[in-house]
Amino acid sequence: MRFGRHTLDLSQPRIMGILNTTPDSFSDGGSYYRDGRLALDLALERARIMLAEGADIIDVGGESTRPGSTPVSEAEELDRVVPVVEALVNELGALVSVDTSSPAVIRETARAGAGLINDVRALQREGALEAVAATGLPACLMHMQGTPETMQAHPRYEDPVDDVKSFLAARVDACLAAGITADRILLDPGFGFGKTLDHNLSLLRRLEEFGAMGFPVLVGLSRKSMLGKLLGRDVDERLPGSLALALAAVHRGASVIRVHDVAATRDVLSVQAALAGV
Ligand code: YH5
Repeated sequence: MRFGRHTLDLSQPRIMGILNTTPDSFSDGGSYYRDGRLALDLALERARIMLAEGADIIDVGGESTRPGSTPVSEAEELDRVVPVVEALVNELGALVSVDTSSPAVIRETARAGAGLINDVRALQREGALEAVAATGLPACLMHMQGTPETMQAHPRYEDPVDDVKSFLAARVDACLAAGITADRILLDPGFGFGKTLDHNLSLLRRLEEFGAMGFPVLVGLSRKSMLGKLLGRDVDERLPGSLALALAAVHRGASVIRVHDVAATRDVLSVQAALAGV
């Protein structure tokens, strides 16, 4: 699959390393702030480590979408994300994914050399479809029920797998109508975004049905609260559980695994690849 100037063979699973540029994401892999300002050199150093550990993509986010988080202004998001994308592209030559729902951030980061737009709102914001279409970049369409502020209050589905598939199929149609071609679409069931533990387990159990929709599947399971519920562990004690979920997802056909712990995930995928005979 083409990601701007980069190409990735998705017949083998790929690792997306998480690089948060929000000030409040300390438990989420690190905070790169100094004197209340985002420190580019610290963010760059973290990305350099993830690339050395075997990350194929660096996912840069400037908006916290964790449960209960509040929205950030577009200006603030641009301010945080664009310089980081520029540095990752120009200094590290990295394939950069941008975690955003904002048309302005989509346009400006594409100009800076980003290779993928990763939108937890599946390009539903006004102007987002058109912005991606104009960049020629691929997009990851993720399912979320509700909004980050309220999504974990009362998640409800007729059938979580069927409902999420229907939503994603409708978003694929919207992309195609907007001129985003089928070879530029990835799908993500959105683990933890308006889902109970049972919903998340059903989605993972039946993950192959998402691959059967005909697009590469991306999953984000790393350190998420389903592991807190399942294991009774704090966020910094969820690595073994995260690796088990990553392996389960790859086993069920996932193409891209979004993780905090790149080195450990790379080992799991290497063992899995050896067993698969590739
Ligand atoms: C995702 O699944 N997730 S941000 C709560 C946690 C830990 C981690 C401690 N962006 C996804 O990583 N993009 C996020 O509890 C994403 N898929 C895609 N495509 C949430 C996150 C997290 C939340």
